[in-house]
Formats: sequence, structure tokens, C-alpha cells
Amino acid sequence: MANNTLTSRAIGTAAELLQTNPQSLKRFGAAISELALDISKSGINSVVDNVKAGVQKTYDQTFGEIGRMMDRNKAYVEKDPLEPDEPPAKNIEILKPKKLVVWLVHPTNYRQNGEPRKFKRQILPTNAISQLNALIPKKITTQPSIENEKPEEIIVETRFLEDTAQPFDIDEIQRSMDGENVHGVVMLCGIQTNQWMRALNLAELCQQKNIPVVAGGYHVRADLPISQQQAKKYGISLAIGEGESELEDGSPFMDKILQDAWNQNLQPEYRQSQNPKIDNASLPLIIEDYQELMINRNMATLETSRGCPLPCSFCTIRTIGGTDVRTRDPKSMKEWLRGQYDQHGIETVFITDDNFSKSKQRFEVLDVLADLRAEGLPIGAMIQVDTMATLGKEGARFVDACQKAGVYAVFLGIESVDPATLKGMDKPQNHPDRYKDMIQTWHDHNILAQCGFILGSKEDTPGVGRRSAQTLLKMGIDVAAAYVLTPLPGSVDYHKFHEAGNVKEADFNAYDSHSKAYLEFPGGMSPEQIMKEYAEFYEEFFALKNLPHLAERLEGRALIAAMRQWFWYKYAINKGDHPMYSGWGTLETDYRRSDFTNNIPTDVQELAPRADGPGSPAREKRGRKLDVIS
Ligand code: B12
Ligand code: SF4
Repeated sequence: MANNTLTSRAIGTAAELLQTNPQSLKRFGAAISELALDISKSGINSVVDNVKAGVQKTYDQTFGEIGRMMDRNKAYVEKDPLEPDEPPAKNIEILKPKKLVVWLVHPTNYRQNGEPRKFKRQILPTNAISQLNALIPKKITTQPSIENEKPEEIIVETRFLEDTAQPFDIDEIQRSMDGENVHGVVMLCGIQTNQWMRALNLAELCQQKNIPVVAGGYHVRADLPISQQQAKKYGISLAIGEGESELEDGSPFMDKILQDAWNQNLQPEYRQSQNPKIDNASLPLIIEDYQELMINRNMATLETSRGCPLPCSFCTIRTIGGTDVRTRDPKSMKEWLRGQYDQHGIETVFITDDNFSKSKQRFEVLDVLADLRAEGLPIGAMIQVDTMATLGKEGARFVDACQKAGVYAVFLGIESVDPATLKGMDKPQNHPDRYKDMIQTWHDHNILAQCGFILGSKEDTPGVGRRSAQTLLKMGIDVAAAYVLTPLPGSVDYHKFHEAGNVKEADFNAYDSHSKAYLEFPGGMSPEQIMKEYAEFYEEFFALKNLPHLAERLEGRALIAAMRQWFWYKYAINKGDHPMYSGWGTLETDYRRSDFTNNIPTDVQELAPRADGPGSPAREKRGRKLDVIS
């Protein structure tokens, strides 16, 4: 009997892992060896019975999973706290509570043929959804506009829609807002520049149904006049700031938006007074059904700090997130992480801080993770750091602390192996002659070294793709993500290149650092040549002959993660996606971006940034801080 249970558990576990968590190969392997041990102990007859039981369980699980997949496209709805459990007795009139329905929608972008880029499973959860879910209260109290009017309590019901992995069903959104005393608002959130055109189209669909829309995220915070004009056309209200911030008049950003949404009186824009402190900001509220849309449902994202003091000209983190790094209180993270593990099975946390090594609280955060591991929680972490993170005594202490904390992967901002190109990027902290030692240090701590690499700078010359891939391989980089140089609105590059007339693309959908090169520099490579270099970089780096080397430098979880990522990158590139923006399979949709001309300015000059906007020379003089070891 014990063997029966053991075998079906092993088969069940294996089936479950294959269905819901294909990357947990290690546990799958353990389940298989458990099964093999069982077979050798119990003889063939009982094994046949056990396999039957296992097959039954697998069958049940498979159909359970199909059911879940069908449900997956239905939005998550929290139970209305005022909704009675029992149906009301006849003849008793129940006053329907007032309710504001808030849809958190993360827009995808379009493929070049106009098809929305949608997958059956998404690679990483969108932080903005879980973060805003935490910031939106369950109830708001109206502020009376006239004397003697009583404040009223409004229930706030939050739903989500991940446009990258779910159909955008405007009728379902509209139905959720139907009814007496019910109002609704769609919050388009976490919008990157390449998602802005899709966001406009979604807003257009909402506008046709009279559903109010508020939009926010890095693209909105870049504060471009053209985006503000486009927003006006579709009646979009803009949230130019962080959800945790305050408006100029001192009122909380989010409260004001919710109040105005209830009163059906949204303003054209909400502008934060300054980047807020986040010490005690709410931690993300993870939604179980949302996690089910992910390839790895056991991974969560968490920001422990915001901003970066370094000067890289292509990046918007320092210009929009700020050069003074703001941190969360690490103590609050311990309970949060424990809770996420217990409630949602979160075993991997991607710390999304763009430069975790510049967070003043990095050691405290790592201690929290190490303590949890000491308690027996199998939590692992991925981090992103600069190339100075391992330097000196402090660097040595940092890498040790990372290993103790269960960090198994680090993303390094390498960007180029050529000092002239790095100079052009205003990245003085990067020294290619130090890269090899730095990578070795991470490997010595059994941490896989992944890096970002940018192609298409004016200093790049033909052959740069293959040449750079070979150099990175020799230096020991395990997995490399290449990007086509793109002027992100809000960055110093955006101002610089626009001013110089190098920007040749008016469709923001193409600003995904992958589908198209459009920056042209006099004497530099043509956009076609840049795309050729980009393709050759991936071809060279991910040649099968390079795969076995991973096992020479890593082991355990880091090795499994490196192999998983390696194959993932190959799969995504073969599919024509960027590995950072791909997913499992394709979610078919009939919708095609129709208004190729409507939303695209006729002249790139219309893309001009504000003279005092983020990344502008006017602001750079005030904000720039050099904190670089040269
Ligand atoms: C994690 C991450 C990823 C992940 C996951 C992305 C995802 N879908 O969530 C991966 C690795 C997949 C990824 C890929 C890419 N990313 Co990325 N990514 C990040 C990173 C490091 C963290 C994002 C995050 O979780 N932030 C935390 C959340 C809570 O912040 P938020 O979304 O901005 O939301 C806050 C506010 O903006 C505001 N807000 C947002 N929406 C709304 C809506 C309303 C109504 C309100 C009131 C408020 C509000 O409130 C929130 C809480 O404060 C950011 C940099 C950063 N620090 O933000 C870059 C960043 C977002 N990525 C960027 C880019 C360019 C990309 C890529 C195109 C290529 C690349 N260079 O990496 C690809 C494209 C993939 C894609 N299209 O999604 C840029 C975007 C800049 C831009 N203008 O487009 C950023 C800003 C980094 C940078 N280099 O400057 N990325
Ligand atoms: S080090 Fe990274 S996060 Fe900091 S400015 Fe440079 S690219 Fe941006």
C-alpha cells in the first residue's frame, strides 16, 4: 500500500510538473528516481496496479488542467464583501451597494503584420498588475462636493486582464460594469513605449463603449507631447507618476484617480509632485489566477529599490526612476515572502531592481532571503546588477551574501565589449578588461552570468555581431540577451538622437529593441546591416556547440536555470520573438491592428520631447551624479 501511494505520488508529481511547471526538471527527475526505486522494491504486478492508479491520476489532472486553461481567460474577481452568501428572502428589499469596478490591463504590442503578440503562457508576470492591485483599496469613501452631503462608502472590485496571454474581451469588461450603482474604469498599466500603440487601440475600443480609461507606466512617465495628444484623442487620462506618489496638492495619487473614476470625472492628467519614498509602500498582491498564465507559475517579481545613480545614456531608470535610489524596508519582505510561498507556492523571486548593487539595503534584503532559506524555504532569486558589483572588499562580501541568499542568476549590464562604444553610451563604469574576472567571481559562487548587449551604436562596425558573441563566450557569459539600440523616450539618447535627426521611426510599436533598427548615424552601419549583425549575434552565441560549456562552470539549480534559459532563448529567437518578450505557444486572435496610419504621426519631428522633460539637458544638469569607480 505504501508503495502504491509512493508510485502514484511520483507519477502524479511528474505529471503535475510537466503540465504546470515544465522548468522544474530537477523535481521531475527526483520524482522519476522515486518511481524507479519503487519499481525495484515492489515487483512488476504491483507496479502495473500503481501505474494504472498513476494514469488515472494523470488523466484527472490533465482534464482538470484543461478546465483551468478554459477558465483562465475569465478575469479574476474577488468576492464582493457585501454580497450575502444566501439568496435574500422574498419581499425584503436589499439595497445594492455602490461599486467601482477597476480593470488592470497590461497591453501587449503588435507583430509587424499587425497581429497582437499573444501567447498561451507568458514568460514573466507584469509587476504593475500585482503592485497596483496592492495599492487599490477595497473600499473608498466619497468626498462630498456640497455641504451637508454625507460621505458614501464605495466597494472597489479589482479585476485583471493580461493582454499578452488573454483575449481582450471588451464585452466582458462592459458587462462587469453594468448595473445600478456600478461604475467602472480601465487602467492600462505598466505601458512600455512599444506597447503604447496597442494601448491606444484598446482605449479606442473602450471609448466606443463609453468606458473611461487611465493609462500609466514608463512610456507615460516620459511625458512626450505627442503621446499626450494621442491620449486626448481617445479620451485617455494619463497617470504621470508612480502609483504610490502624491499629487502637487498633497493628495494621494491613486485615491484621487479612484474618486474621479467613481464620479465619472477623470482629469486629462494626474501628475505626481515627485518620486515618492517607498520604504513602507504596499508589497505586491499576487493573484493566483494571474500566476496560472505564466510559464513558471511559482515565480514572482518584487522591487526592493527604484532608480540608479549611473549615467548610461540609453536608459530611463535614472532619468525617470531617479538617481537617488529609493528602497523598501527589507523587514516587511520577510513576512511577504513567507506568505507568498505558503499561499501561492512562490519559490523563485525575480528582484526587478535595475541595479540591485546600488541599493543601500541590498545586504539586508539578502539577509532576509538567507534567513528564510535557513528556515527551510527553498527560495531562489535572480538579480540585475552593474559590472562594478564584485569589485573590492564590499564586492566580495556582496557576492558571498548573494550565494547565501540563494541567488542563482545574475543579469549584468555589459552592453558592449568595445571601450569606444561604451564611451558613446556614457557608460564609464564598464571596463571590458575586467569582465572575465567579474564573470569568474559569479561562477565561483555558482551563479549563472547572463548579460544584456546592445547592437547598432554609431561606433559599431560590420562583423560586430559574431565578434562580440565570440568574445562574450570566451569571457564565460552563460546566456546573452542582445538588443537593437533604441532611443527610449525619457532617456538622454532620445533627446540627443532626436535633436540630431537620427530617429527615423514614428511608430512607437517598433521601439521594442528587436524587430527593427531605425537609428541612422552618418558613416555608421545601415539599419539593414544592424539587423544582420543582430541576427548573427544570436546565431553565433546560441550555436549548439556552446551548450556543454555550461556544465563546466555551474551545477545544481544554476545549471538547470542556465540550460532552461539557453533553450528558451533559442526557441524565442526561432519564433521571431525577443527572448525577454516571448511566451509559450501562440494565442490566436482575429483582431489586427487596422489603423496603421491613424495613430502614427506623419513626421518624426512630431515625436519631439519636452525641452525640460526627463533626460533633457535642462534636467540632466540638476540630476546627474557620477558614482563610478574608474
Ligand atoms: C522586469 C522588467 C522587464 C521584464 C518583465 C516586463 C513586464 N512585462 O513586466 C522583462 C525581462 C520581460 C522585460 C522586457 C523588456 N523590457 Co523591461 N523592464 C523591467 C523592469 C526592470 C522592471 C519592471 C517592473 O516590474 N517595474 C515595477 C512596476 C511596478 O513599475 P511600473 O510598471 O513602472 O508601474 C509603476 C508606475 O509606472 C505606475 N503605473 C504603471 N501603470 C500605471 C497605471 C495607472 C493607472 C497608474 C495610476 C499608475 C501606473 O505605478 C506603478 C507602481 O509605482 C523595468 C525597469 C523598472 N525599474 O521599472 C524595465 C523596463 C520597463 N523595460 C524596458 C524595456 C525597453 C524592455 C524591453 C523592450 C527590452 C529591454 N530593453 O529590456 C523588453 C520588452 C518586453 C516587453 N514588451 O514587456 C524599459 C521600458 C522603457 C520604455 N519606455 O519602453 C524599462 C523601463 C527599462 C529601461 N531600460 O529603461 N522587462
Ligand atoms: S547601470 Fe543599468 S540601471 Fe543604471 S543607468 Fe545604467 S543601464 Fe540604467
